[in-house]
Amino acid sequence: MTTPNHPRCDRLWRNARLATCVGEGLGLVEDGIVAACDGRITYAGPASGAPAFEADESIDCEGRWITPGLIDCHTHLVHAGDRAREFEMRLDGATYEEIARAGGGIRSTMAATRAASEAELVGSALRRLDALIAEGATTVEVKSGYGLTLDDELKMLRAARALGETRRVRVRTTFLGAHALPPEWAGDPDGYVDLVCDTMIPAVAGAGLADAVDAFCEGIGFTAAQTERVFAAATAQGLPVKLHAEQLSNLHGAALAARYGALSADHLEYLDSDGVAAMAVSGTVATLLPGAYYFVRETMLPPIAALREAGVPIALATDCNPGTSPLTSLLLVMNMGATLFRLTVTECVRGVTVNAARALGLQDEVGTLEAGKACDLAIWDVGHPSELVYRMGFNPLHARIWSGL
Ligand code: DI6
Ligand code: FE
Repeated sequence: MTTPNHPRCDRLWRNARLATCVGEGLGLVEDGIVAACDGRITYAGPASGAPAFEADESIDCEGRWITPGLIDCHTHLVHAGDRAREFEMRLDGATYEEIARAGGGIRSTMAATRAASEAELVGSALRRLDALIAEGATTVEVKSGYGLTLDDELKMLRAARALGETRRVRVRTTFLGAHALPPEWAGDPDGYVDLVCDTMIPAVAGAGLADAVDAFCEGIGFTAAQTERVFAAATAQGLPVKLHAEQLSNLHGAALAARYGALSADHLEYLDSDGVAAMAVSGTVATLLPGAYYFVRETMLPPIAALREAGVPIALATDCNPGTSPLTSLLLVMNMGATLFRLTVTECVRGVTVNAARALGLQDEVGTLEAGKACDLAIWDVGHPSELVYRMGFNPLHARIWSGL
């Protein structure tokens, strides 16, 4: 019977330690409980001072740590084929840009993706999604951008949506039509951008298949002026924008993204102080992708100290893609964030929870242990949250809870 002093809940996790990620730090709670009703958190905090819940099911966590379910806010999970052979060529000395200009790179994945059926795309992406889920991921962003025709981009986005219907995970989709110039548009990038803006974005928005629009603003991608046209078309359809910015050079994409109120600007190795300042003003999240930094053997570090000083929220993601980051581990991403970028444990954990939620515009829905949010939990067999960042290639996940179950 529910009374004000004995509120009912479906499930109660007790005898737990919590990293709520509420506030500035990790929001640590020693003797904590989490209560959920109808898939939502109704209480997360210290056991003392909590109401005496009447729970249908009460789970003894035996002192384990609970974090918010992990969020991968930048992936290209849906694609066909792999680029292991190109990896070998790079080991022999070829650069990413040389391979891209020789018709390899993104365009070779494009050809494989165009040739694949929607079911095949779902099938191959599920293997990667399952690897993320096995480490506690509960929300995953998935981009298009390897189809580069209207039909093939729609196919990719439908495959991405299907992932969220096949597994107990929240999927957010991003339209990345301006990822690479497809060969049939060689010599006419503005013509292709017209197609993206005038045909693809309205179609994708009309079909409800994208939650955001992204572009690759880079020498081997699209110029800032072309990117701005994509942003204008997205904004006209009411879709928020994000950007692959300053990964290999500084085209001032992050500042442009900030002007359009972008959810995030991603990569950012070549970001300058004007870009940092613009992001701080607009509240745009800096999504750092240490897997890509590592895999392409980049040596230019993103301006971490400046981002920190300016108070720009920092997220971390896998960038899971076949060319520059064939990575499906958010635990390793956290470790790389610490070892390669010298982020703190707090920054790493917040980077794959609360700040990753914000990079997807989901800050009211997920990313912290807080009443009202979806009950997405990762329960870990660790002695302290620092262990989540410290280990390499070891998975201490005890249980994953998605929407309360
Ligand atoms: N930046 C990246 O790191 C990926 N896309 C992008 O815009 C690379 C994608 C690929 O090489 O297939
Ligand atoms: Fe990417």
